[in-house]
Amino acid sequence: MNDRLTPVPEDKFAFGLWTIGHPGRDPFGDSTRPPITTADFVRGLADIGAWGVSFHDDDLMTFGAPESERRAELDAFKKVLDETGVVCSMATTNLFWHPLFKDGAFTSNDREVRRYAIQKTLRNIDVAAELGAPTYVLWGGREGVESAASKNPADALDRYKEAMDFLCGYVKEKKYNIRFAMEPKPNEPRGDTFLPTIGHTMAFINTLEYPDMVGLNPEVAHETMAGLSFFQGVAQALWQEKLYHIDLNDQKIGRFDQDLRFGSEGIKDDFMLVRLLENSTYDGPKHFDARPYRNEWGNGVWDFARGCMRTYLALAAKAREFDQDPRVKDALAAASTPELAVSTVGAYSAAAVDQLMQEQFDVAALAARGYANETLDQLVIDRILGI
Ligand code: GLT
Ligand code: MN
Ligand code: MN
Repeated sequence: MNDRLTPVPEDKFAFGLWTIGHPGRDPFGDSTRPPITTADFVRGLADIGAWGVSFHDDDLMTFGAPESERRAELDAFKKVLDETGVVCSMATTNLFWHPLFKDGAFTSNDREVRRYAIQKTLRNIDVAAELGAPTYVLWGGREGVESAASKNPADALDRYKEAMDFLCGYVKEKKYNIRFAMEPKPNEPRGDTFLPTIGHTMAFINTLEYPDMVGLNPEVAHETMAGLSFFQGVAQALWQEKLYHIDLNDQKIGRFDQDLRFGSEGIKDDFMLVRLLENSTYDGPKHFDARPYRNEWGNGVWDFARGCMRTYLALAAKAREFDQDPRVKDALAAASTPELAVSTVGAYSAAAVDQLMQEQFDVAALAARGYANETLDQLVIDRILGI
């Protein structure tokens, strides 16, 4: 493997302002390291060859500060983006941190909270437009319940849809070049979250007034927490042209949201995911929503960031080698993989029914064949292990 492992901006790697500089606070312990200032963060990204940065309104501009102060913080961000050439690739709203969101944001039982949440989002959509961010993420961290009796789920989904339709209406009216990407998660911080998986969220998007303006921002950790295959979820999102953004990180199954360095845990799943993305039409950011281990310190947090990108590039190179390997081509043929791309019966017609009904199938022979998946899968493992 002699491909390059050092990232360049053309790779479109991006990080959120809340990621590399995460101070290590968790529900059981306080910060373990000082935060990184926005300017140092953006300069650091440029130094390691990253391309983009994303932010929550409250990461960038002090919550509740006077407008003049918020404007100064925004202008300072724009200045460092100009200096470094780092792109603002995505924006999002913090609708989870402040105690007022404890019962939800767009789905809080309190109508005032719901109206405030939409106002907060509209304000930051203006900022996103000013910064040229093409994607606006919505992670409904607090949209859910502990007590299922506390919300009629149909009312909650009505209110969620109402908020999304309103936001889309605003972006259309303002003629902003922005699409929304909804981020599913099954639980945490709520006991149960509305729109818990990729599948639920895609079905919900179909009910919206402007479904083309809304897609997905799936995250490795979140589908894995739900015990689902992230690969299959992303593949279906791509098939439905709904992959608008992606949050890459890693996760052990059945745990709290770990947001681990990309490629640090499920290496086979990560290989398949990178191969899927690299062979797809997706050309959005490869966005890392991960954080350094809580016991990391100093420049170690930048080692974490480099590691995310290095592993992605390594897996992309492995995926190319895999696809070019003649043994893989033979194994795919033995598995009849190309045959799945051949239409089965075509469009419905009476003639096609006649033809199908006359066909004789050798059921015993069909049951007796094998699909040689063991050889194929071992080639995946051999490639990852480099043997
Ligand atoms: C938060 C969450 C992430 C979301 C971010 C966007 S914030 O860190 O855990 O998965 O992508 O709101
Ligand atoms: Mn996460
Ligand atoms: Mn995320």
